[in-house]
Amino acid sequence: MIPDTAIDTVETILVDLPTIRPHQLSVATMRSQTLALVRIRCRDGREGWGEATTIGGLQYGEESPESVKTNIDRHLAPLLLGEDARGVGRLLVKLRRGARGNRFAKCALETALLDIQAQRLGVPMSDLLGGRVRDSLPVAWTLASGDTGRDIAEAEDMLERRRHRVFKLKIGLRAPEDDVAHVLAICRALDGRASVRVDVNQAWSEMQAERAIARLQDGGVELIEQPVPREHPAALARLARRFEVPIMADESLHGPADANQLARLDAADVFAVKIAQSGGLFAARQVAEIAAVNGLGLYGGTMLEGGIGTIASAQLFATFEKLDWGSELFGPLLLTEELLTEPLCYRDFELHLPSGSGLGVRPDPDKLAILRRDRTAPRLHAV
Ligand code: MUC
Ligand code: MG
Repeated sequence: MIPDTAIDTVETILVDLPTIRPHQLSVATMRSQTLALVRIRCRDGREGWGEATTIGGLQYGEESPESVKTNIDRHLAPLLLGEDARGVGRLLVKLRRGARGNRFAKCALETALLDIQAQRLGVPMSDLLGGRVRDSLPVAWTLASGDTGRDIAEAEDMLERRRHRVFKLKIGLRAPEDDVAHVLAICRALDGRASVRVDVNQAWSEMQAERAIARLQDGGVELIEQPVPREHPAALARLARRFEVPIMADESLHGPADANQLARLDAADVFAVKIAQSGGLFAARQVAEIAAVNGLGLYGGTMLEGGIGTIASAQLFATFEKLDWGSELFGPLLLTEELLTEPLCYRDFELHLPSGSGLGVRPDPDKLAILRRDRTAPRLHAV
């Protein structure tokens, strides 16, 4: 007999949403974001949500929204259909053994399974991940309009509205000396009123990084994120050793094995933990634990997800004993459309977690029906 808790459908929904302004990264300028949302529904009607959103398409990483959808529909969903959703551990092993890589797709499925399980147990998802030690998280904002004056005005507005007081500047697209001038101008404008950090998204060579970081450090920048490519961990380690300003690994961290290697090499002072980049919530937890046992700092990263991926990340980050560098879970605020039935609560420089069971948030079905890319997408049913 098939139990009521068996998985009946797995659906991947792509939603294209404009951003509130162009978001300039070293690899691409984003004018819109494609959310890859996953809904798992059981025979008893209970459903869970997950998200596999990434940034900048294939210029950034190996998975695109379209590849996530294809691989879930064709390869991963069939591993779950008809299975009892209560056996989360067993299902995660099945997904791991059934497909290599696909970290974002697997993270979305894991999130949806945990959402269902936590709802069944009547607890927030954070209870399944170790239990909350905090109910809100400090949230940084990324200044990435590509224009120094506009970035300063944006930062002033955020400070005034008490939304953010930590600013991460996206650099690496322009010549390093132009980027340094841009960052130092923003540091001067915000001096003493905000923390300024930079994210180079792997754009510099080690030599370019050496020159630029020396000037950024002198100018008061507090944190340097992923200055060199992920393929060069030894270069990252040399930079971390050379400079006082902390160096943070982001793209270098594709899960626990990378975290282990970076920790052994002393390659970074801080780890940016991201649930999808790590391959899922439990893998991200392992990354955080490797940071903790090695005395490294922790930062709660984002892939600019919408509300589902953002809250899934928050459910995990809320369980970390230390989150020295705060988080950057601002993804939904960069989008022009609200997809959730209740918007996330950003107040007094923090994101406040919902108290409900599971993720504690849901997409609005009416909005989703209008905004989804393929309004007639077929669902994959259990046979
Ligand atoms: C990244 O590289 O950290 C986070 C904020 C943002 O603007 O881009 C992301 C990804
Ligand atoms: Mg980054």
